[in-house]
Amino acid sequence: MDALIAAVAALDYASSLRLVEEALTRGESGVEIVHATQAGLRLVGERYERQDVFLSGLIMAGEIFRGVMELAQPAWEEELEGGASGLVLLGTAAGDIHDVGKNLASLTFKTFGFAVNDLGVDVPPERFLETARQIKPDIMGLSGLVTTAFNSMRETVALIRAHEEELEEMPIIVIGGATIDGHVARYVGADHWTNDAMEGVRICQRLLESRRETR
Ligand code: B12
Repeated sequence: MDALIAAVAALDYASSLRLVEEALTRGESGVEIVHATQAGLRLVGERYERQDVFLSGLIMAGEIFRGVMELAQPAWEEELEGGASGLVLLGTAAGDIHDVGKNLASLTFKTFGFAVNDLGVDVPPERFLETARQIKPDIMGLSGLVTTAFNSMRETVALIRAHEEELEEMPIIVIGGATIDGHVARYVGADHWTNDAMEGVRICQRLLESRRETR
């Protein structure tokens, strides 16, 4: 896994995929492979901050992640269990086009038995509200990695909360993304935050179960 992290951080597409193939052949965990790839991507992000790689490096990092998922997805899905169901309205907030994490979150929710309505990237607050009115989701999941998206996430959450009476029940609002932390969650007004899709799904399962029990 250390070699995989280093290969991803070095943006070495061929070695990254070869290491993933070898790990899968040895029967290693799909979940661990995805985590290691994510760790490599964080290092690419740091290289970008140091201007050691440029935008093309970030693009390559995204492509490596896609390639790894193509190989590791079957093993990864097999390790996750199905469970509680619910409806998730998901999207990357306005001003942000990162979708690798959102797509993985979508896949994780689906693997755990949730239905997902994915609005894509750069989604304006009004579009979230309009869709929430139509489908009445249990969970609203906002993804965002660039700082500018934190403002649009905040606007989206405020808009949804201001229209609560039209939504039968207020959806649980969860935000996610590599750059999200507790400060951002408080600023945005989200109920929960996560940097890990699986943890996000577990939080949602727990909250939905306790909501159903109190009904
Ligand atoms: C790949 C990448 C890109 C690719 C994205 C490709 C794509 N289709 O998504 C491209 C090249 C397009 C890109 C563009 C830019 N990027 Co970029 N990018 C990255 C990089 C290297 C990896 C992101 C990634 O895919 N990670 C892998 C995924 C799987 O991880 P994740 O997003 O965290 O998702 C996981 C969890 O967080 C969670 N999750 C995510 N969303 C959600 C939602 C819910 C509801 C739940 C439950 C869970 C969840 O689930 C996932 C699995 O566990 C990051 C570095 C980093 N630290 O992550 C920079 C980074 C995010 N980018 C950055 C920047 C600056 C940019 C640009 C502005 C660069 C530019 N000058 O144009 C543009 C943004 C344009 C815009 N308006 O959006 C900065 C952001 C800094 C900041 N705080 O604002 C970072 C942090 C790099 C850095 N350190 O400087 N980028």
